[in-house]
Amino acid sequence: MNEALQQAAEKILAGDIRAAARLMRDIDDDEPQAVELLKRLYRDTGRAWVLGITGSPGVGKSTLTDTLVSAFRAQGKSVGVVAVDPTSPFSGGAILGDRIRMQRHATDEGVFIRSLATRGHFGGLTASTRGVVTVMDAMGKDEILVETVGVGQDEVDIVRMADTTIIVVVPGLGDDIQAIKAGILEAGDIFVVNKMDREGAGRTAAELEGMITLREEAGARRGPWRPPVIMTCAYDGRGLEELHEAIAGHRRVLLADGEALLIERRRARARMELLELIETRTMARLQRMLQEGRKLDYLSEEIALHRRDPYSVCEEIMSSMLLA
Ligand SMILES: Nc1nc2c(ncn2[C@@H]2O[C@H](COP(=O)(O)OP(=O)(O)OP(=O)(O)O)[C@@H](O)[C@H]2O)c(=O)[nH]1
Ligand SMILES: [Mg+2]
Repeated sequence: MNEALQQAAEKILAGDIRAAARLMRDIDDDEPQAVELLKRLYRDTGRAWVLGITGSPGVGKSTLTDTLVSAFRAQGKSVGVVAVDPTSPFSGGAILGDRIRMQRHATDEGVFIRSLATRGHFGGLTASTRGVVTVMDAMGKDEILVETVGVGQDEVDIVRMADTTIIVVVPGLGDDIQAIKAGILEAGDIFVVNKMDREGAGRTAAELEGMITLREEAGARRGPWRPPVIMTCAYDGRGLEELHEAIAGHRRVLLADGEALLIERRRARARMELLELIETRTMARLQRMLQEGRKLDYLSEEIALHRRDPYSVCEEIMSSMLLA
């Protein structure tokens, strides 16, 4: 590793904000040296606790994140916040909004806030989010909050990188409940019904409870943790104490028995990450190979004209790729 990289790594590990910010920008811009630096940092990470906060646009994720930041700061912990926004129509506004709402933490040296909206080539939003989380971890942040708008597969993947996943809904959004059913119920460690000052919060909470019970009865649970459903009002603070306690409780469960459940969870995450990396890299290499000399066009034509069959062509490509 060259000296500049080594120096950058040391700075980041010492908590240097400018060096960390530069690496995060490089991750965003898909600069090759970002990976080199992440390689070096990786073995010095894994200490931070990653909290994922997800939910539909506007349910109050940033507002809740903000209260969690305050609570962690009050305990003397350093905090990193990653606001991920994969939905381009919202990005500018929502990110600006995040900044404004978190402004009271902006001058606090113990808090590092970063927004991510690219669908860059780093391996997708999930990969760049992981990269940014690694940087914050390397900086020595104790708690890393990852806020993401929960609508598609990207978010489900991002949610899966957390040690504790909080899913936020608001009263009366039947669609939300449907979305949860469809994809992320199994990913939730804590469910929050925010905006309990609105009508129907109790009913929404009951619906969620019902879904969790159904899952429990189907034997889906793997550990001693049953995801609680907590009603909150970010305005008057109702339920926030309970939410903080739930987070601490979930952490205790994962850390019990020599961190058994935490290790299991992180192992599953590592497996997914590795497979994704291999997939991304393989596809990238394959595409480069096939674009060369319009090979793909040529082969497709051969297949279309039935001069060649797709099976042997595929096998040929695979073996030449492995040899390359
Ligand atoms: N009535 C009510 N409004 C709330 C509550 N919590 C947040 N809000 C408001 O809901 C709006 C959206 O809050 P955000 O925290 O920005 O929500 P978000 O989920 O981060 O939004 P995006 O990042 O844009 O998806 C803001 O106007 C908040 O002030 C609450 O408990 N009750
Ligand atoms: Mg937000």
